[in-house]
Amino acid sequence: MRIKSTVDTLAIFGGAPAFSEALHVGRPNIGNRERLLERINDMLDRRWLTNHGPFVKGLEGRLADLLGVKHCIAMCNATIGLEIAIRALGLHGEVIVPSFTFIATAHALQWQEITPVFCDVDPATHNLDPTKVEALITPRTTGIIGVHVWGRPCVIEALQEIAGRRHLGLMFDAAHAFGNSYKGKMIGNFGQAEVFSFHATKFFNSFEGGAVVTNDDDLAEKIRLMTNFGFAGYDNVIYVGTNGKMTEVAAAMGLTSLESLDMFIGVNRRNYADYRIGLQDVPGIRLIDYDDTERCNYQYVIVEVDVELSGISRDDLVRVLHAENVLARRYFFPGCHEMEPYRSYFPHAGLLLPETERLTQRVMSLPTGTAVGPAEVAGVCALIRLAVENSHELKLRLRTLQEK
Ligand code: T4K
Repeated sequence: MRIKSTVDTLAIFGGAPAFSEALHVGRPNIGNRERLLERINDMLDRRWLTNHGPFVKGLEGRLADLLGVKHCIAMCNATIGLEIAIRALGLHGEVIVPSFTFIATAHALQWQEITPVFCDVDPATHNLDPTKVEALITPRTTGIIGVHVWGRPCVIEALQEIAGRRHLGLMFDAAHAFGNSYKGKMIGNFGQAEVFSFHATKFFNSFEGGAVVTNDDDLAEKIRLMTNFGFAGYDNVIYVGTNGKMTEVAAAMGLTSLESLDMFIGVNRRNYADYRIGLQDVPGIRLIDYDDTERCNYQYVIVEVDVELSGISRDDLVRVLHAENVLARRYFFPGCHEMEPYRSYFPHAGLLLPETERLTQRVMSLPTGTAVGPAEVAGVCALIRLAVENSHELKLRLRTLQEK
């Protein structure tokens, strides 16, 4: 890695990239390889590869204990988990969701011909703004899906109060929030169900995977059936179900990842703290906060770029970083309402989503996880500082490059 100290050494002026190998957001954490390979060997010896085998059962039990929930149903991914939970809750018509989320949240509804009604977010938390939810409720509304964006919990009581009073379903997309707590209670215990993602890019991964968790016995039973085609025993189908099952090899990875959970969180916390130090006093660059009094996975290092103060826009900063092989990501850009089919269905949705639109222009995600060490974090911070200090020259250079 080359630490750069002058603007003309930056890659967009022709210098070599600061990082010889790409520094990705979302590089997977890999736990103990030997344990994983042992488990895979056991699985092969057993010849039990999927359909609720011993690793899946073991993982479900471990996760339920860790989260303090009654039921954990492992899934092949969180998107299918969302779809199944939405269906099991009987949501239909319209459901209120944020637009500032990964597209899967909206698609899980639209896939079942339920209309996602996009609600604006609170710029302080990036989560659903409960004060804006109620105005979106119509006679067709059947539910609210909150998303704990970056793992920071929604204002849960306020959403619960609205859902209770207006007789709506309430569930959470907790794809980012595995291992986090809200007022001392683990995420997983709120709403009627919560859905986690264990995708490779999540700090805790099972290659692909996820889980729906709930404290409701009947709902859990329904979700379990729906995850396995609706089979209630051999030859007996009692629901329309799908195939949401997690495989044994995914569960083997999940169990192995679980054994390194504290280490993964420790590394994320260290990187986050190093970014905080490295970016302090850089004008217009603000790292989002986490509540240190709660359990937190620190898996996202999210920066808000205020172009008025930094002199460089988020998009230009991302261009500069990409040229240096730092593959920062514009999560979430654009908002779901700006993607198809929603952009065509609701061309004026943005008028009701000013904070979402502002955030999607300012936010970026920086590399972290076990593939990123203190030297890399220091290098990324130095690049951001250099870019902000030389924003004027960079703007001219980027304009010239664009015109070529
Ligand atoms: N709800 C929310 C709020 C979510 O954020 C997500 C997923 C979901 C629901 C749905 O969960 P799943 O159905 O996926 O379980 C990535 C992930 O694919 C997605 O899971 C995640 N959110 C989203 C925030 O990020 P992309 O389209 O950005 O993926 P991609 O292929 O561009 O990869 C991201 C980065 O990770 C790249 O820099 C490369 C790196 N990477 C990726 C993989 C898969 C690696 O270094 N190694 C790998 O194996 O969506």
